Amino acid sequence: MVARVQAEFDLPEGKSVFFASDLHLGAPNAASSAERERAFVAWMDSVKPRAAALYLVGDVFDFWFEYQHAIPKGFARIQGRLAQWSDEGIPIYMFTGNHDLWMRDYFTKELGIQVFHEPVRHVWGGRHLVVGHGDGLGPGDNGYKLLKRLFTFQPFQTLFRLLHPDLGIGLASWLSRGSRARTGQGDYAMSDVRKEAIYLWAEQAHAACPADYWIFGHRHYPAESQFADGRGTYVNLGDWIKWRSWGELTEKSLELN
Ligand SMILES: [Mn+2]
Repeated sequence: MVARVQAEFDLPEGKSVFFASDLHLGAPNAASSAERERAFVAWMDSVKPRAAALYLVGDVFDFWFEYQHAIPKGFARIQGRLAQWSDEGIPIYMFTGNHDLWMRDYFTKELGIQVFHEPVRHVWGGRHLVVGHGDGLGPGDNGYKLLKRLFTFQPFQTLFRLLHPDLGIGLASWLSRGSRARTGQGDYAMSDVRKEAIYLWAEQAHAACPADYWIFGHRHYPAESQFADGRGTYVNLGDWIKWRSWGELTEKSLELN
């Protein structure tokens, strides 16, 4: 699944590749989301001079849905910054998460961002990185896997699009909050990263086709753990709700901040 190198880049001296995930913009309310969005764009401004690329590793939005001619209101500041970076030639790679899997071509057409729905393998300065949100990987979570199949089923999306946006976006935002209320507790507690579904999936994929870094979000808990073979490292980026954590790949290593 992630054995093939999809893109290969040089990492210029003094430059870094940045990673962040799980901003969940829009949740839990407008005020808290606006504050988080401002903090994130301030962080983007602070690292921009040394940025070679940015990976947004899923659930940037607590809910996202694109109609033929409409997108959800709000999020102007982050979209503006992303457009600016993109226009200035800093590539941005965006992954859909379980909360914002309904992205179509808006981010690509309007902001010049490449959007991925599955993990990818990219090479930066000779280091192999596998990057993905992490939802639905590994054993278990069968209810969610089934739901994801329904949500990504084209006819379902076409039907949903027939709802007036006031109704569709309202309904889905409400469902999205419910999904967090159900799973939210577990999200903030990770006793042993090596027992996590994403880690187990990555460890197995690493055994089949090694990579230097396996980078995911979704768990809302920053973590780093080297695989038993000592050649690959599992990284979970944490989130911007509690941790405001991010990853930085320099010419030496990948650091979680
Ligand atoms: Mn997620």
